[in-house]
Amino acid sequence: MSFPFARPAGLAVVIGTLAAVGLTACGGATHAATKAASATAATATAAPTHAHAEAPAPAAPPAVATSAVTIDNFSFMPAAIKVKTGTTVTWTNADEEPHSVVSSEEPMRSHTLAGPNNTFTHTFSKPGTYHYNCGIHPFMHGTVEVMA
Ligand SMILES: [Cu+2]
Repeated sequence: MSFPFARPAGLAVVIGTLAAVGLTACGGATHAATKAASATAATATAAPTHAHAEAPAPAAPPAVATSAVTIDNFSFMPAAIKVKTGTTVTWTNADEEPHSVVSSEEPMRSHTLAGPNNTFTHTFSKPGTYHYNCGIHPFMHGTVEVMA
């Protein structure tokens, strides 16, 4: 079986288009997930099943209305919080292990929280849903939903 000359070039174009679509879909999914999370905060009941199908993100626990997060047993407790715009959130490390709080979605990077220097505060001035993690243990995740 031999293809005409134009065939391989055509295939390359198709693959290139697919790659571009893939990238677009990826960005779109992230956006949709963020929007869905905001919508969830507003309605508090609707499960964003659509967003889950597009973005294989872990199921988000319901956000707790508090400005205090305790780091305990290698997790942020509560892992998801919601606050009003302008709220200062305080993280306190209750573990023996050092932890930190970093986010690429909000300019937030704590010092290493350890011993007597075990708290970090950050004021959220814009509405949105901000994911963060521990800079030392990237598997430790949390979110802050900032409501208008
Ligand atoms: Cu940690």
